[in-house]
Amino acid sequence: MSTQSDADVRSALAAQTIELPSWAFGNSGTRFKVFSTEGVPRDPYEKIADVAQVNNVTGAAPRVSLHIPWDLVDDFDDLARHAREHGVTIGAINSNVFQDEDYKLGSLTHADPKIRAKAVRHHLDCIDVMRATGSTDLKIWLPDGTNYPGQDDIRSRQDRLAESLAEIYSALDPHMRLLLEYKFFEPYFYTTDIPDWGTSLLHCMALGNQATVVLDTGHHAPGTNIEFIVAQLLRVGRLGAFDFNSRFYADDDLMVGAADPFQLFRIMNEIVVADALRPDSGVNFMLDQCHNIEAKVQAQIRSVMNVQEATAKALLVDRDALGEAQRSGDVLGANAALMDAYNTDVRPLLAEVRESKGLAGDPIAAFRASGYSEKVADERVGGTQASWGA
Ligand code: PSV
Ligand code: MN
Repeated sequence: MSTQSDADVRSALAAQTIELPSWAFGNSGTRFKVFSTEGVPRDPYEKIADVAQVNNVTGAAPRVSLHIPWDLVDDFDDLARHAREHGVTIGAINSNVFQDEDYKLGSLTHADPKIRAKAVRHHLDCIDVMRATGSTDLKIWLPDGTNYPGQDDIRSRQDRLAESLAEIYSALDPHMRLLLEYKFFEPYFYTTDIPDWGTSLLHCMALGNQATVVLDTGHHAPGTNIEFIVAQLLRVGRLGAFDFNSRFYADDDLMVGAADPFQLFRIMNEIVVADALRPDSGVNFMLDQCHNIEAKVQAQIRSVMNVQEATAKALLVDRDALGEAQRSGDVLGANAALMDAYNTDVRPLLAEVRESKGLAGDPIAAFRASGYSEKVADERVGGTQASWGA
């Protein structure tokens, strides 16, 4: 690809969208303590109102992912209408097979066909939610795995998983996608049934073209070259989505770009190289984060800005100079082309892009000035605050 013009860079940035997770607006924590925060939403309607705040100030967050059953409501048509009224739409529907006693030894992989059927049924219910809300993406992350060698047969579990996934896949409407997430460990520690992108990809390829891989940046061993995985999945057209977040140690779910902004830049560089930033590229840029101690709406705004900054830097890479250096074996010149872009302060450029859309240049300042946090802290009194897992 060749170096992008200033106008192309600006229009690519203006068109980029990032999907927000409903659960990022509720309280969350660790197994030690879940802290509460004033003004936290008490139901999916209030979560969507908060999502809309992020979209209002960034102009870049027009979709929200839901988690079922955390976001169960009586009337999903009505929830979708509420979202539209707030200027957002319903994005991926996340299934949940990690909080039910029946799934102690597995869900889609369980040895007992009745438990497998129950887990498949849950996914069919999620597809019904998709039909009611206009969602096109069914996102599956499985907790399934084992803790001890010999506990279950590794290969049989893969066979059962393939069968269960095929049942779910056959229920999708033609415009729907199945997004299959992987994670190398947790909640089980000896085997995980979908531990890596290769396993996810194999299942997706067996299912068909509507199945693609989800890459959660927090789900890799330390030192994993994530941008290599991104390049590889893009090559075969199977990168369906990101779950963006940051990790220092395990699945920390911190704000994307907080722990390692350079890694995020390297990931976005592969996206730009593959021309996968286009809104119709099939890659859904989602956040999967939990905010334990920080203010939740502001943390989502910051996360959107972090993705935008990494994207802007990737768009600014002088592709002509980089290509020339690569072709001529100029190792240091090639590296410098990337580093020059990474070291550019893109905040003024992004402020201009926002202003060109009629927004404030600084979304965090705009949100703080709006008084929304104080307003909801006053209004949202009583009831039960939403929380991770409820
Ligand atoms: C699992 O760790 C995961 O990344 C999956 O995407 C879940 O649905 C999500 O976290 C819940 O926060
Ligand atoms: Mn995830």
